[in-house]
Amino acid sequence: MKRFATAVIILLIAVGFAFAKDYTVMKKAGGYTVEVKLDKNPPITGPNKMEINIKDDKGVNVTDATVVVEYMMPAMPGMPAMNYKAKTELNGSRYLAKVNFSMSGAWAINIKITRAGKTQAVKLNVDVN
Ligand SMILES: [Cu+2]
Repeated sequence: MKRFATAVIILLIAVGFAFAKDYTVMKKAGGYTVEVKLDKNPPITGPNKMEINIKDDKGVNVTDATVVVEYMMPAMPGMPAMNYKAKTELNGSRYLAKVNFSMSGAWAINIKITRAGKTQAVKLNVDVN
């Protein structure tokens, strides 16, 4: 019976991890409402999957934009500033990108949304483990 109880507890812990909440941020940019998700919370050093959903001022999904993710870490002792860029690919109503953080610490993310010749930017900061 004790062994069964232990097994149940381990199972519950495993389920808890499986349903750990994604990293999600909602931001407004121009007339857009932008939801940004990372598959790891907190984000990790190495590859993280990003999902971006963009809605216009009427709440309609925007699927005709060019979306680029820039991410950077400012210079620190012994390390020059690092700047990266990731393209996104539209999948249904979400733009998908792979963001590869090369070290832990504070990163700035700048998501550029270009549509009909106009660019809006969404900025966020993440603390990478
Ligand atoms: Cu650094």
